[in-house]
Amino acid sequence: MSETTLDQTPQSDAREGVASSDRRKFLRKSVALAASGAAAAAAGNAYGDVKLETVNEPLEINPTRNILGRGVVSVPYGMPSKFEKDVVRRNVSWLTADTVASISFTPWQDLNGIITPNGLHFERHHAGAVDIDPETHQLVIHGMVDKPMIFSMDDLKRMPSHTAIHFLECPANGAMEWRGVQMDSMQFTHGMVSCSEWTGVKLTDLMEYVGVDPKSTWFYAEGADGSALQRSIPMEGAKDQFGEPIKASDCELYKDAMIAYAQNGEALRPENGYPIRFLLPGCEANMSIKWLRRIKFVDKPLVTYQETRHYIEPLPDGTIRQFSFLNMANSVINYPCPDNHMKGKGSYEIRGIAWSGQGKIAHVDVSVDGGKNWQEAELVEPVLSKCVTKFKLPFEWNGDEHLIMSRATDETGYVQPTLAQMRKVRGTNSIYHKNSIQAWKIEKTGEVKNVQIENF
Ligand SMILES: Nc1nc2c(c(=O)[nH]1)N[C@H]1C(S)=C(S)[C@@H](COP(=O)(O)O)O[C@H]1N2
Ligand SMILES: [Mo]
Repeated sequence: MSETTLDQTPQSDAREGVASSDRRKFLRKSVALAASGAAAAAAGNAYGDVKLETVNEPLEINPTRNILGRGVVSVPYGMPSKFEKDVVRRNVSWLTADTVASISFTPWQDLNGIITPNGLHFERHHAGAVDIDPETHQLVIHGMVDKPMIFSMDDLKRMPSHTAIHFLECPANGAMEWRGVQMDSMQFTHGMVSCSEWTGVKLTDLMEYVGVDPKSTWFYAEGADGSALQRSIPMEGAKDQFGEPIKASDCELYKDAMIAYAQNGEALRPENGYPIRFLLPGCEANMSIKWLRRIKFVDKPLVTYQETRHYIEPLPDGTIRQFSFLNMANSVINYPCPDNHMKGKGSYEIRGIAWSGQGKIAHVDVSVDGGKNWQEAELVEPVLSKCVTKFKLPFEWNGDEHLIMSRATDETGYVQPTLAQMRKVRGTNSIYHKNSIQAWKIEKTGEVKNVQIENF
C-alpha cells in the first residue's frame, strides 16, 4: 500500500496572487443604472438591450389575467413548472452496460442554491433501486456488542434525532476527465455530487444503546438490495489487512455518521435508500450504504470484493492506494459553464459551488485569465462543514476569450490541486478522487467549452 497522495499535502503556497474583488466598483455601477431609470433602459444597459417598448408589452397583453388557474391539490404532490422539463437527472448511455448498475448525474448547471432537490439527487446503484416497506423493514446491529438488537422504523424515529446538511459525492465524480476532455457539460463533469439536509439517528447513539465492545476497531454496513455492497469503516485503533495502522483522523470519521430516514424534510426517496440509509459525511459516497439492513462491529476490515477490486487506485509507480475515504476540496463554476453560454457583452456574476470532505470551505479564488491572476470570490451563507458552499464574483465580459476557473481552499489549508499536479502523483489509471481545478473557455461567440490547459 502506498501513502503517495496529494490528499495529505496542504498546498497553501499554491494559493498565489489573490487580489481583492472589484465588488465595490460593480455595486456603484448597478446603483447608477437603477437611478438613471427608463432613459438608461431605452438606451440599453450593461445587462442587455432592454428597450422601453418591449418592457411595455407584457403590461398590455396578459393572457393569464382573465382565466381561472388550477385549483389546490390538482397536483397533490407539487411538480416543477412545465417550462423546467429539461432540468432532470441524466445518464451517459455508453458509460455502463445497463441502467441497473449505473449512475445518473445532478444538473447543477440549473440549480441556484446549495440544496439538491430530492428528485435531482444523483443516483448510483449496483443492482437497481428497490422499494422497501417501512412497516416490515428492520435494522440489525450485531457483532462485537453487549446487546445485539433489531430496530424497527418506529424505534429509530423515537430516538433523539440529528439533522445536518451534507454533500454526498461518488469518488468517481469527474472520472471521465482523467485522461482528457470528454464531456462538454458540467452535469457530466461534476454531477456525481449532491447536497441535502439529512435527518436520522446518530450512529454513536445507537452504539451506546447496543454497547459496542471497546476492542471493536471496524464495522461494516450492508444494504437490502441485490448488490450486497458492504464497506468497512474504521474506528479508533483500526489496522488494515496487513496490520498497518489506519490514519488516526480517518478513525474518527464514524463519529459524524447517521442512519438517515429524511432528506430535505421528507422521507428519503427510494433511489437514495428509502426507508433508511447509512450516511458518512465527507467520505466517498459508496460508504453511505442505502436500504440499510445491518451494521456489524468487528475487529478487522472485511476487505470485501468491492474494497479489493473497485475502491482502490492504481498509482504510476505500480503500487495501489486503498482506504482513501475522504472527498477532498473541489469546486466548479456553474454559471457560466458549457451548459450556460454568455448572452451578450456586459455585466455578469460568475457563480459556482465548492465542497470539502475535510470540513468547511475557507475561501474560493476565481481566475478569468487561465490562472495568471486570482480574485477572492464571495462565499454565500451558510458555509457549513462537509457541505456544498456557493460562491460568486462580479465579471465584466467585453467579448474577449477568457479561461475561467475556480480554486477552493478548505479550513485545513488544503488547496484544490491542478490536474497536472494530480496526474504527476496519481497518473491516469485511476478513476477515483479527481478533484482538480476545472477550466472553462469563453469563446468570442459567447459559447463556453470544457478545456484542459497545459501545466494546469
Ligand atoms: N445498498 C447500496 N448502497 C449503496 C449503493 C448500492 O448500489 N447499494 N451505491 C453506493 C454508491 S457507489 C454511491 S456513490 C452512493 C450513491 O448514493 P445516491 O444514489 O443516493 O446518490 O450510494 C452507495 N450506497
Ligand atoms: Mo459511487
